[in-house]
Amino acid sequence: MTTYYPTVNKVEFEGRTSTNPFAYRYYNPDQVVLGKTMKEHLPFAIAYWHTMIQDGTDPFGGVTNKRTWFGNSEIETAKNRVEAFFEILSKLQVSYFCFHDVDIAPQGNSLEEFFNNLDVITDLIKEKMDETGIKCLWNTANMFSHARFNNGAASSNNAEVFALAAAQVKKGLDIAKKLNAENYVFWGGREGYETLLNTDLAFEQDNIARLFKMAISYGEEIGHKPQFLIEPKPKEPSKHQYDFDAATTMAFIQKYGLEGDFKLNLEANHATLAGHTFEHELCVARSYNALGSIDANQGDLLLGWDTDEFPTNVYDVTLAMYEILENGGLGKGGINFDSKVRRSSHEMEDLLLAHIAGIDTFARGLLNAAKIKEESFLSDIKEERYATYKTGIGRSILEGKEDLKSLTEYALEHDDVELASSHIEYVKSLLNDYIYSDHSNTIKVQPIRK
Ligand code: XUL
Ligand code: CO
Repeated sequence: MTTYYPTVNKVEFEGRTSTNPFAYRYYNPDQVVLGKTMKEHLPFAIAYWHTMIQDGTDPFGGVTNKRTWFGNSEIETAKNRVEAFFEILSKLQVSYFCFHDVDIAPQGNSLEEFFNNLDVITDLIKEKMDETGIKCLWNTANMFSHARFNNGAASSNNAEVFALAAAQVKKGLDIAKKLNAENYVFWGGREGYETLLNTDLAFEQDNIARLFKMAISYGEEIGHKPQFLIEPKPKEPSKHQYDFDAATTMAFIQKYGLEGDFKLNLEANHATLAGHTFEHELCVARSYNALGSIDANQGDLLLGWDTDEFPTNVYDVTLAMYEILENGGLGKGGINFDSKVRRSSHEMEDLLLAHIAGIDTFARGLLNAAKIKEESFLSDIKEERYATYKTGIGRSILEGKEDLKSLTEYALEHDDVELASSHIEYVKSLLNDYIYSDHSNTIKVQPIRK
């Protein structure tokens, strides 16, 4: 059997003092944290499109990545990629993967040829899954790269394009069934618009919902209904993307009554593009019981676009992991590295090193978030902050016993409110200890005024 990484063994946990670049310093799959193993807390997945397809091209220059899986034909390369992908997954001890239809198989000269190629490659993927026990977290259809999707897919002004998109979704669901994928993702791609001068916004959104409802029915028909996930993103490639952020997407889900079948797949870099933190998006989803899965990466706040960097910012990842712990985990979802190596990290080994960095950052983030949770650090702060709702007038408001008249009477008697300080700078300095210290001591909020 060909190996694409003959000199690298399985990446194992060696602890924080390890100097081996191909070892985990924080990710110890069997370590128990808050009653679950790290492996259970962190269902990592690798994204086919970045790891196997991305070649380093940017608008100013061509291919930089050195890859050893190119064969004599497109289909041979596609087959080699499957071998290499499963070697990467196995060596990194990653149990899940995600892909777009166009990532895995050549599109050929017709839809029929494309579908046939997909059958060949998914047979191979299934073999590798059976051999390794690695699972498909989600698949999706790429309905944005082909020229026909210039004006969107389900939201296209052209009904022929809607039909082509529907065919790809049907095939995607057949593949989800074949590979037993627990989730199916819809990222909006070009479901958005350039200008209202020629766009019927309400009609386009009705059509997106029509396609989603067809997907639900087809899943029922074939006896494989994955958890459907919408992945919000505010812009890029469209100027106005319909699924702007978690809140906008929840409004869409509720407007069309899709709550029972749809949750959100939230991506860190999409959150920051929308002007939010990642933890904000996770918290909004949580408040609707709709946190489905995450795309792990990070953006660059100095740049205005989707840079899809591997997540290495422990601060942000800690706060994201805290939201995930508060959610009781990700259920059927996982942590998909929708991340790509930088153009200058062009060697085969960089694919492993980048994932190791991301995985260790999440493991460290999990340990930090677990310590925050164990010591009730943030929950105590919130408990205290809303304390006025526990007794007296606050409690009476919550119990529905008050109205505008009774509250006016109360307010006229009590117009001398004294607000408690948030001491937020003190809180942030303690948070630094959770994030950057070795956790050897208890980090407790102390009363400021004795
Ligand atoms: C694009 C993006 C996609 C989705 C899947 O920004 O994140 O790769 O995750 O289509
Ligand atoms: Co994504």
